[in-house]
Amino acid sequence: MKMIDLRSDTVTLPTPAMREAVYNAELGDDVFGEDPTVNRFEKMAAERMGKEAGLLVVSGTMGNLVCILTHCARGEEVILGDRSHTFLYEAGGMSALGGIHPHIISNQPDGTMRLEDIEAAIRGSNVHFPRTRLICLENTHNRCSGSALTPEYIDSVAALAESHGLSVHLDGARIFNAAVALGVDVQELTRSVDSVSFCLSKGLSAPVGSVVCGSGEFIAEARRTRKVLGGGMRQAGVIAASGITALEQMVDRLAEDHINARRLAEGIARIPGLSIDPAGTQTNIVYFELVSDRLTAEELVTELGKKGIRLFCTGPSRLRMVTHYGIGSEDIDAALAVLGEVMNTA
Ligand code: TLP
Repeated sequence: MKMIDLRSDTVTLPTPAMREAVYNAELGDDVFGEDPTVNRFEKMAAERMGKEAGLLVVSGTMGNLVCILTHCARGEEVILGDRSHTFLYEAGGMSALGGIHPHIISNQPDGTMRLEDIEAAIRGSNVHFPRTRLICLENTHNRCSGSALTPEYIDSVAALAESHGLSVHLDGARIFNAAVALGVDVQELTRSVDSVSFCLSKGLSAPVGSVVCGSGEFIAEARRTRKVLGGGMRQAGVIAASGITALEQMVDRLAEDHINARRLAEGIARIPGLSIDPAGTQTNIVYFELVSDRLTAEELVTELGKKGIRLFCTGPSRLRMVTHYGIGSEDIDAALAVLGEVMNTA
């Protein structure tokens, strides 16, 4: 039985071109700054993001953590959304390792936080308060249906931050999905933030790795933070080589994943017992609700698994499917057929 794995774009396998690039990569010790492939990749990533420098890290979680620890000192505060990946799913790293205080405000369904809510959360100068240091944004916003934050919104948050002497970090795990969906150059989404991290091992299909980009000074300090976390890697060109291929070959094709996701959302909307507004699916992440009381979301996941369809249950009645390089339009049709059958017979 062929498995159609819609759990995440993290399940993507490296392309033949990536395997070839890894095989041929010129290597050295990157902790000594001597891996030519890492150096080439970090420069390339920084140029793509419109920043001075880049730093290869192990994962998206490490990218966000390195940035937050570099921006903030112990006892300082970060403003971030209540549905952000950093708040929900990064094991409380900023508090556990940095003594940094998360200040949570509501994410709107489109992944934004209201400017007035951000402004109200910024602390005044008072001995009782932690010091606000940083605002974090997420683009695309995973838990908010993979929605894309616009350049204008990001600029408005950055202007607010600047007027209060704060920095902005962008969790751009899927920043290229946002750029492709909005039809803008990725630099329009990064031009006003102080740091951005993006992932190689999601829609871009590389096996491992994320990158942090920012000013030369920021990245020099972030390099030190990465070392503290044990993230200094030696012949890391084996990772960077697939990252170069990812940036060169895998960005434009993300549009296909978005078309497949919309097709999936439209199909789900036609299945009785499931609820979704297909217009809410802007990129490659499809969230939908189970509105039937004949089975639970967990049971639905189990039943679909038996028939070769894998997905995530993200709440008592909420489910998520993600399209990616390993999924074609025929897989979408097959998944919808099975979903319809399971819902009909449950
Ligand atoms: N998200 C993963 C896992 O949480 C399950 C997924 O499948 O969506 N930022 C955002 C917005 C993310 O979605 C993720 C991963 C990360 C950061 C963390 O990246 P990794 O997994 O590389 O640490």
